[in-house]
Amino acid sequence: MSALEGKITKGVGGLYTVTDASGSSLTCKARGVFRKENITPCIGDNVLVSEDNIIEAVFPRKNILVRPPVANIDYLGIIVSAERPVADTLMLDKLTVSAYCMNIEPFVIINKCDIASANDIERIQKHLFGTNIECITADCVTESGIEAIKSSLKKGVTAFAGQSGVGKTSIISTLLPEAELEVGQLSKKLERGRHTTRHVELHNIGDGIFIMDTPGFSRYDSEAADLKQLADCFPEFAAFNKKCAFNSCTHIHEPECAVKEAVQNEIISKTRYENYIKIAEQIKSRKAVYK
Ligand SMILES: Nc1nc2c(ncn2[C@@H]2O[C@H](COP(=O)(O)OP(=O)(O)O)[C@@H](O)[C@H]2O)c(=O)[nH]1
Ligand SMILES: [Mg+2]
Ligand SMILES: [Zn+2]
Repeated sequence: MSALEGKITKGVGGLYTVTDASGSSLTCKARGVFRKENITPCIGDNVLVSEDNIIEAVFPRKNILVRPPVANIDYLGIIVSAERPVADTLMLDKLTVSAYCMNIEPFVIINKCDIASANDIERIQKHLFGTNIECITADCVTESGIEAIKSSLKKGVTAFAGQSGVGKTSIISTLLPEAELEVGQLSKKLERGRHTTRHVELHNIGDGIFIMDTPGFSRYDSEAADLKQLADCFPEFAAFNKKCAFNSCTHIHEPECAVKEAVQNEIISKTRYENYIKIAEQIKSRKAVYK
């Protein structure tokens, strides 16, 4: 077998599974020298594998989560449930901020629509009004919306995140090919004892599409460093912020703020803006602590 390029989809005890563009997998070891260079290959890495199944090179990373290490996430599917638990839009917006900070494109799945009222669903849709964040309604009981999720998945790695109990494992199971269903069920069981090992794996569902349950973002990965970066993580502000009276406008307390005006005119979602203020407060108080 000749040298090939692929993506690390699994790593257990120094053995890596590398999956190539055609979907076939190899078990590989890493070249010994990596340790000296301080490179540890991780899940999601795009790598070059030699003829004798040795990982020879790790290609530059687009992004990396720290713990557990996962590289090169392209899309973040933020799952909220319309009911049980009621959607936490602040958490949703924090996840979109984390995603944008890491150059990841977020989208939202409103799950459990089978038990939610139209009002509950609308509240979340209204929250996202004015953004270009795709929002899919779904449920795992009738499987409505599952096809829509499938067809919205793009080439690359999609990680799914959301608070516990929203249906992440349920949705991921519906997306896995049959051969992997067992893995899904197994990892569901493993999850109960998860405080010991955090098992991460990329599932190849064909056409170059990989999905994973997220380990979750930590603040070390992905918090906005300052208010400027935070505002950039609300892309819907971009159409207005150049019209603010002050160049350095933070859109919080300044007069003649075009962003605040757009909120008043209901062009920018008021609840998203309110969450922007809340996250900004947190960034400011964090600065005060670490100064
Ligand atoms: N009614 C309803 N229940 C769901 C749906 N999706 C998941 N559940 C249930 O919600 C609970 C949590 O689901 P799970 O997939 O484990 O959530 P996770 O913690 O986000 O991985 C389980 O009891 C699921 O059976 C749904 O669309 N509708
Ligand atoms: Mg789960
Ligand atoms: Zn402003």
